Amino acid sequence: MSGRRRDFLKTMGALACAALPGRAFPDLGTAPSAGARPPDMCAANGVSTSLFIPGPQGLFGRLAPGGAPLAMRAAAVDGGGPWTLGFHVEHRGARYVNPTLVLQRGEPVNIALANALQQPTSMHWHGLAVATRNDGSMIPPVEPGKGYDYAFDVRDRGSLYWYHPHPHGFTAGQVHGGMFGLIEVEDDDERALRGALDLMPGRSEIALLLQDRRSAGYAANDTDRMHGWLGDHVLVNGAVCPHLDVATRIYRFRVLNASNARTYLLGLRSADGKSVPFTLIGTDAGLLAAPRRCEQAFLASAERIDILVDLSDAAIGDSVVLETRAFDPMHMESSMDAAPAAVDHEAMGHAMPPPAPAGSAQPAVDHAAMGHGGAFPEGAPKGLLQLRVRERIAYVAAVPARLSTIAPIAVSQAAERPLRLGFAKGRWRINDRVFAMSETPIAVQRNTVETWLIRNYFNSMPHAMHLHGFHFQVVGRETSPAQVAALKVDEAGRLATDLGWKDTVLVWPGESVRIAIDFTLPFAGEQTYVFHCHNLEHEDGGMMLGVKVT
Ligand SMILES: [Cu+2]
Repeated sequence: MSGRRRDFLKTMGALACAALPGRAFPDLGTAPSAGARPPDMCAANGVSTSLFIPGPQGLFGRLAPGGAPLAMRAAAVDGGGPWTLGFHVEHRGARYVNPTLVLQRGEPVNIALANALQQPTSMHWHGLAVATRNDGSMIPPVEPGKGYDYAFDVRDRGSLYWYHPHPHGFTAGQVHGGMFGLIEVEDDDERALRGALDLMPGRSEIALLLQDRRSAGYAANDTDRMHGWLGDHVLVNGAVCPHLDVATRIYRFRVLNASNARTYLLGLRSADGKSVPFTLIGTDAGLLAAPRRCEQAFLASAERIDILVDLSDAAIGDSVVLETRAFDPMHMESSMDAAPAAVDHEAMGHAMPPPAPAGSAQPAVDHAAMGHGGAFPEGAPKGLLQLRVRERIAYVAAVPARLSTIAPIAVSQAAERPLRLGFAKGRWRINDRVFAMSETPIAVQRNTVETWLIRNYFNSMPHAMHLHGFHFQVVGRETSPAQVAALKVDEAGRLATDLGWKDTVLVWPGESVRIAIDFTLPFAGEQTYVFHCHNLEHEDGGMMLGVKVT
């Protein structure tokens, strides 16, 4: 191992998330620092859009049905920002596109979907534990001109979930076209947190929806099907690097990666180039037991993180940028150790490499030639959202030391199921198989616990593996690549983002990730679900297996 690599690992190690000390947040970095002020990544050209925050109607408008039935029409969208497709809803005189569904745990949901597209579609309630008939995956899709009634109770923990279509072979294009929305499930833990920090949705608690796109629209070719669809720009709530004017207080950001394929390495940076820590409070399926202080975290397709950013010590005029940082995307490479030329470790080894000016990301690798993203390669740094401190307010609040209770799944009696992710004969596969609607190669007994050992080949890509129907816990990670191992927080090799309940987990090349699943089911009769890669091009290409619970 070269000296450069050791330095790199040492620096990265310092970036792993830590348990919260008594004083959660350092000063914001308002002290003068050596070196030039780096360019403002979000407004290099002096122009910046303000962050779109959904209102009580319209695009992503907040809708609390309170058990009332809703009619959702999948159709073309006019004036949907960058998107051309969406789910239209009218409710109590208000019109919505892709409404943010605000649901209480225990609440019944009744949604009649009408398909006004030219393609089959379906609705998948990503992260919600529903019966097969409501899951949108292992039942025939809704054909053009037809409809389907979804009816279920919300049984899940409070968290940010989302909905999107799941018709096999059509999912990627429909999601990229704009067919997705957020689901906020509220429960007692949620209410306690909001009370403790005086959080108000839409003001101090804001959902951020990341999606990378290409200006020319969606048309996946063979390279895209291999690597996943990577856009040439990233939208945050529909705009490129918008700004949000903020006050001196704690903000909560609930971040969804709605990108077809792109992984982000999220962090915050002050205007003078310093990393600003955030507090990780939740993952896919709800709050962590305790908050963790983090410098950065990976977020793969379909994953969510729930974070707090403390601006209470900031000065008027300060700004902080939410960014994605440089990392090795590891597409069809053996491993970081075996491919020393693939990444400029020296540049990455700096605690905070200077941000690239907007529109001038400089890839350390010729990613375009390698097929994973031309104008904006995966793993290239980019500013995503600028927070501009504009108002000083009196705000005193402490992040609760306990956020929730997470009982570990008991795995001592669990059977282990090996699952291998790989590429053969032109297709991404799980256990050498590709998806067939009529097949359920994974058969489990209800009311049992299994561990799944998900092993990714060295010569592979990261795969964001999603299980329908059940949340799971990450038990451990082995043989993680260096840039992942550097973020581990325990002896099992887990990352801070592995500590909560999950529905999607990123498995890097050469890595083995063990997850625990309790197949206790509240639904009578045999149920079938799917386990698949949430890189949507991989999913549509068949990197998915049926799961039968008998
Ligand atoms: Cu994949």
